[in-house]
Amino acid sequence: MNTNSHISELSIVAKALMAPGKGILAADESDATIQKRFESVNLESNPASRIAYREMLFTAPGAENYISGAILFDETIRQSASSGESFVKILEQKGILPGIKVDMGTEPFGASGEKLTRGLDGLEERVKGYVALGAKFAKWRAVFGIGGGLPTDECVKGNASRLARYAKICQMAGLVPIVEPEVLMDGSHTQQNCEAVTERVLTEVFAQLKQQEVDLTGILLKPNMVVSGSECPEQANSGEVAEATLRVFLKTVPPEVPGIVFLSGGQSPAEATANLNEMNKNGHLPWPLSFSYGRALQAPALQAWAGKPENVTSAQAAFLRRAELNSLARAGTYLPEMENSESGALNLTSQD
Ligand code: 5MM
Repeated sequence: MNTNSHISELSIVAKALMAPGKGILAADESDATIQKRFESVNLESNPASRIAYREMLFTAPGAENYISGAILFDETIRQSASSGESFVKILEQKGILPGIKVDMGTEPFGASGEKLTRGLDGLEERVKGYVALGAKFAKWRAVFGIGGGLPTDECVKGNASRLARYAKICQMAGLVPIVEPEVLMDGSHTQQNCEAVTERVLTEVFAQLKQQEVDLTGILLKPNMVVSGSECPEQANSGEVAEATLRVFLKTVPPEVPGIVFLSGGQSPAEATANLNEMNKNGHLPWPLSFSYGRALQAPALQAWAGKPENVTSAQAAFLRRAELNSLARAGTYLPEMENSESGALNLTSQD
């Protein structure tokens, strides 16, 4: 395939991931992370329990009405459901695009506890393998902590440079790269601190993407929202989060980027939905704003499931409900009252 056909294919996939009313399910928890999540419901993490959990999510009836793509972990993209069908096939049959996390976690950087994301070694070969397995897009996450003078310029530059290199490698192989620079919520910093750091990080990320000649029409950005640190005594409300987040993005994110898909980062499911809704109520923006949540889509479903086959239906209902509410938030038509009803859309209809 030549470069031009790759470029138009990338932009078709990026647009499909940003389809109106839909967002991305981040289900790419590494072994350590899924183990932590399962511990919260007293469940052992092993290949069988991980298959059962992901099968519950991916086969939820009608998920494709709200979910355009699912990000998988290396193990998951090679696994099959109890029916014998591969997860990739199950997703494809529903019209959900399979994606893959290609970073290999983090390595320490400097003496202050900062981290650089690793995984560039052999990435070209790995990416070819994922394309052969059916992946249409990829994800690489860099993390930046705030506090005590962090993040350093060196860490911001190092992570931004690796994000850009990853993005270029993916595009050359025909995968849409999701570029995920996450400014962490952990700590007592103020929302203003988060705004300043997010602006620094995004400015450097787009400088590196430009320098390394990444086609911005064939990426998606997966950023944090501009929120207060989780330990900050003063917590910004949804209106303040939306205002500060959009202020930063309008300064730093070029209009040709086909979409922004937020991470939830430790916000509660309802907060993540309300904040996205608030931003989408703001009217015309250069890029569509959607979700690529992990915890904010999955947490209620995991609690409802807890590893028990008899809970699959209620767990799927919990997952679908979050997906539906976030779908409404894409249009700015979510209402907090919907949190207390069975179905956001039905609630709306019954009020009409
Ligand atoms: C689903 O979790 C993803 C994988 O995390 P690890 O590599 O640490 O296991 C994670 O990258 C996730 O996609 C993003 O953090 C967004 O998830 P949240 O839960 O913050 O929306």
